[in-house]
Amino acid sequence: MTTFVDLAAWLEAQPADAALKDVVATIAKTCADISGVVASGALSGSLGAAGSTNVQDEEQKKLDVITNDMLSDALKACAPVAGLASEELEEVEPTGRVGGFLVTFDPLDGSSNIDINAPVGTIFSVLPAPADQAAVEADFLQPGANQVAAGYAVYGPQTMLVLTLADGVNGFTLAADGQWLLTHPAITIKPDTAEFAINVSNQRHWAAPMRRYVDGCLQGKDGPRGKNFNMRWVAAMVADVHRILMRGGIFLYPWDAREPDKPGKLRLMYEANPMSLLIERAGGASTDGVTRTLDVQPTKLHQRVPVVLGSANEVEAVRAEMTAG
Ligand code: FBP
Repeated sequence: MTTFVDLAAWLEAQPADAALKDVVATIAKTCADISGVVASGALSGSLGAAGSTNVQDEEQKKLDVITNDMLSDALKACAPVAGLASEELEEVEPTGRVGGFLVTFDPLDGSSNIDINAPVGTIFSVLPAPADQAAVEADFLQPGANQVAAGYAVYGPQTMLVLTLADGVNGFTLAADGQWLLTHPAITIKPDTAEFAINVSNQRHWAAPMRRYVDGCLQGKDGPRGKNFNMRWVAAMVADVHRILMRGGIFLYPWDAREPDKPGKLRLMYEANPMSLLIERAGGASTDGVTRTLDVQPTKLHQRVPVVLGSANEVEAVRAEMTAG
C-alpha cells in the first residue's frame, strides 16, 4: 500500500521560515474544517443567500459569510499574522501585531456553484508584513511577485490543497482523518494545450483581439491555429485552475466593455496573484493578456484585472494576438 507524507512532515522539511509554516498550517487546518461545512450542505442549513452584499456589491451566500468568519478567526489567532484582507471584507483587518505576514483570501470562490453541488474553493496569498509598524492597507498593496506563499483548497469529489512555499507546486488530498497527504508532488504544466476556458456568453463585450483569439480556437483545424480545441468552464476559477495544473489548458477572464472602468471580473490580490504564482511555479504563464500578472503594482485592495493563465505557449498565443492590434 502506498504511504503518503503528511502536510506537517512536508512543511517541516521545507526551507522556509517557521513562522510562515505556522501560517500555512493554520490556513490548511481551516480549509479542512471548511471542507466539512461545505460537504454538509443543506444538512447544516448552510446553503442559500445570506441576505447581504459584500463590498463589490455581490450578493453573499451564507457559505461566503461562514467561511470568511472561519478563516478570519483562525488567522487572527495565528501569532505570525499581522493583518488580513478578504473578498468579503471592505477593509483590511490588522491583528494588532507587528511583523510576520499579511494574508489575503477569497474564502469561497465560485459562489454560483455553491447551491448546485459543483466545485468551489478557498484561495489565499501570503505577503511579508512591515517589520516595524502595525499593518495598514498600503502595506498590502505589493505586487504578486512579493508573495512568500500562495495556494488554494478545492472542495470537489476530493478535497485538495495545492500550494507553493519556497518553490515548486505540491498537491495534498484531505484524508478521512483530517490529515492532508501529499498525493501530487512537483506539479508541472505542459507548455502546449488544445483546451481553453472562457465564459463565451460575454463574447460580444470583449475587445476585438480577444474575439479574434477565441474565434481562431473555435475554427479548429480549418482555422489559423490548425488544430481542434476543446472547451471547459466550471464557473469557479479555483476548479478551472486546478484542471489546468492537472492536465494543461488556458483560462481567460478578459476585460470587457460592460463596465470599462473595471478592468476585469477577477480580483488581483486574492484571486489572480495567488493563482499566477502557482501557475508560474508549475512552469506556466499568467498575464493580463500582455503584461505579467505578478508584476502589476496594486493601487487598491479590491482591484480587478483581466486574467489569462495556463500553458505557457498558449498564453503567448494570446499575447501575440493582443499586441497585433
Ligand atoms: P466569486 O468570487 O464571487 O465566486 O466570483 C469569481 C468567479 O466565480 C470565478 O471563480 C469564476 O471564474 C467567475 O466568477 C465566473 O463568473 P461568471 O460565470 O459570471 O462568468
